[in-house]
Amino acid sequence: MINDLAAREDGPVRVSGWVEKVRDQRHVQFVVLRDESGAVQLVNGGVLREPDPENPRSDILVPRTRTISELTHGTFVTVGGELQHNERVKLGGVEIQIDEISVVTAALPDNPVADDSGIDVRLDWRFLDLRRPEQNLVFRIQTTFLHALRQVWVDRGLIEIQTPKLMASASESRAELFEVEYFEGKAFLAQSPQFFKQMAQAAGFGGIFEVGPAFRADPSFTSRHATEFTSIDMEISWVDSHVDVMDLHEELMVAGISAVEEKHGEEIQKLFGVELAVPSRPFPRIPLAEAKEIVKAEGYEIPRADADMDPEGERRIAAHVKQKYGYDFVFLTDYAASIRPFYHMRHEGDASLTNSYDLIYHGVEISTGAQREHRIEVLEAQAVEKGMDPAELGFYLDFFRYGVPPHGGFGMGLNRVLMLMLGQSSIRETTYLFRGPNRLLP
Ligand code: AMO
Repeated sequence: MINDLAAREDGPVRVSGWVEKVRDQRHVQFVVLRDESGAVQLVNGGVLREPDPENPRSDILVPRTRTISELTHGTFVTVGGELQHNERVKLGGVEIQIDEISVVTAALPDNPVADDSGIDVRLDWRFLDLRRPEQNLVFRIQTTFLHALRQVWVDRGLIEIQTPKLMASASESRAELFEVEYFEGKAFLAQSPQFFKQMAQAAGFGGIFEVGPAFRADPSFTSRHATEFTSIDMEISWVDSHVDVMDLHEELMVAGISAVEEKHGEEIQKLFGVELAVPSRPFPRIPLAEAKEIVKAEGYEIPRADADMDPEGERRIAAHVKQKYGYDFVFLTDYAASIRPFYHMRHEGDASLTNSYDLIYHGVEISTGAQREHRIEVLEAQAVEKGMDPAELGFYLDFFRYGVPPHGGFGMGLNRVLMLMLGQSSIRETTYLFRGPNRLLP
């Protein structure tokens, strides 16, 4: 790995990588070579050869080679040479004097992705775009973040599951449902593992988690919506209310961000200009109705009183929390039943409110969580009230006819979390292959 070179002693080395830059001067040629770990400078020439007594012209500079002159950006080469430490070399303090260089696979000369290419060109050529160090870093951060979350779950004895993505019914709103042909009939792409993660509670699994795809037929072109995204889901039994879910949720966020900060903090600062802040617990928690009052008092009225926070409202309440408490996170709690799914448990004594929350990070919703209704009569009535067909939901409702513990959980959009953590302007930057209304390729 190129990254390991600085720690090695001077001497012969072999490295492979992509040609990033060639500087072809009269007596010396420089190549910047990159692999997934970093970059190194290769040098050909600029040194005097031992004079050859037979040939008086041999003490000339090592000749330039055409192989190097003709290297195109992105060509993959293998190089043998002498590693030399040299403090004047900015790139890692080492360089390699080339003895031999061979082209493994040449890149076409007209690289379609330039430094100033727009997002659509970059997504068309995503494999080239992903070679950029900051893009590579996004997915190393994702790995670290998910690893830290898994560590918390595994330490607490939660079980990892994979739920089917082909379903017979909707689990969230019918409006955002992809229908697919399924032999003689039809199926739907899972909008969330909601029903199946609750099934695990009925199955006696206790706590479960899943990291997997979720599909939403959402035609919007916003910076935060995709038609396919990675959903981080958790469901735990024996909760007293949504507060237990929030407690574990914030523990996960702290663990994930700490791990990312520890491992990648410096690189994040360098490549994204972001100082990653590890939050302390507990995060501020504000009932939605109160949050609406706060933003109203500060001059912004949520368009409809019975509506969810709109993006501007989220931004404003986040700014308020940041200024007053210094937090990038805020839990908005106790959403009205009218804007929550049928499976959310309602307040004891006030059926207009639910035991639920949204988690806002840097002014954008990253997660929805709740305690679920586990009493079959109440659940069925709530489904009917929401205009759902209990017959279509039969398989789900059955989970609650054979004894199920009180439970709750959350779903969180991984790509949104990364976008906000790294101060990126769009989810397209933090999705391996973005899917939107007009993008199915590559
Ligand atoms: P919800 O529909 O709020 O809740 O989704 C949970 C989280 O998933 C992410 N998300 C999206 N990300 C990108 N593009 C989209 N189109 C998109 N839609 C949602 C968001 C959102 O906060 N079953 C519940 C969760 C639960 O209660 O456990 C659910 O799916 O970050």
